[in-house]
Amino acid sequence: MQFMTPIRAAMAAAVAAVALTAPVHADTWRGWNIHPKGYPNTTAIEKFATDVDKATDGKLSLKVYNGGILGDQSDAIEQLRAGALEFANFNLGPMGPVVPMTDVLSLPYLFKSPEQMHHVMDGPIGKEFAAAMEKKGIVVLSWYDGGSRSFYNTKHPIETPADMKGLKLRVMNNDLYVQMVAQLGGNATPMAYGEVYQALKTGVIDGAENNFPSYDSSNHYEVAKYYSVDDHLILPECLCISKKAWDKLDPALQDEVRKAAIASADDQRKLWAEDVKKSEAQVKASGVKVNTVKDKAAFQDAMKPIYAKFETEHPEFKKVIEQIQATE
Ligand code: GTR
Repeated sequence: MQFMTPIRAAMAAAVAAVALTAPVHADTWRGWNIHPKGYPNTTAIEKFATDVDKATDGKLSLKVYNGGILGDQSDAIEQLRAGALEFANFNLGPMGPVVPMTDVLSLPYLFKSPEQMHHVMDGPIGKEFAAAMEKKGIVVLSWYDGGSRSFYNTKHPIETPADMKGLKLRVMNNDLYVQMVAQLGGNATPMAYGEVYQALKTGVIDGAENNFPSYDSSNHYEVAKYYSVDDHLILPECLCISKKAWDKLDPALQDEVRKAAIASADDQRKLWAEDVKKSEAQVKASGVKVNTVKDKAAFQDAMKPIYAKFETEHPEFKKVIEQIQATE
């Protein structure tokens, strides 16, 4: 028997150990998710991961990284496009800087209700958005619910745009939201989701905006005790795959992954509907003052210059805006 040097012996042992512990799966996918355990999107994307694993007999093994530990959404979008991440649940809000057409969805008060948003996104218009995203390396497999977003702050209830005056508010990374807050008289700061709690606590910002489930799960309600329902944004979310990973799959595997993603969106929407009620009740029980803006038209009117500017800068998107507005 040939004598092995200690280094060669150590290398051989390491190779053997890797062989023993190496997954039987042909491919391992990493998934980005910003939400914590128990959040509707988390439960739904984790189910997607286990379903794909099962349906492909382990040819694909998916692992979800929760709580944004792989970075904030803007970073994750770039990682997914580069193929460093294979799947994710993204909010379409911060997608605008990468896929300009998706900025249409960030126009305040575009959709009339979350139901209308689903109707639009599940139909031919949704396919147009998916095609624009695919050109940028992001394959949309299904659309999740994101409810509707409203303002909350540490100072006072917002009843009219005048109550927004001077408030420092965190927005997601998209210039349209900076314009939206400015039109209402506030000052917007784009900031990563994970930094908002501390910024509220230390008074760096006075408030932010989100749906009830995120306001609750992020614990922002502990610090910002006034939630004012004005429903200024209804944003779809997607379950997306990196085009780099998608193109490596044969059609049969693509089919399994797509089926699991559609089932995952069904799960998410059901869980979401329950969680919207639960989280609203929860924050109210903890002492949050929730008020509903009576004159929503005043907020909507303040958004008109944003539409005018957007349509001047992007005449190519005027038609889709009108089509969305005309859909029931
Ligand atoms: C949540 C959304 C997240 C993230 C977050 C935020 O409602 O689900 O993807 O966009 O809002 O405000 O950054």
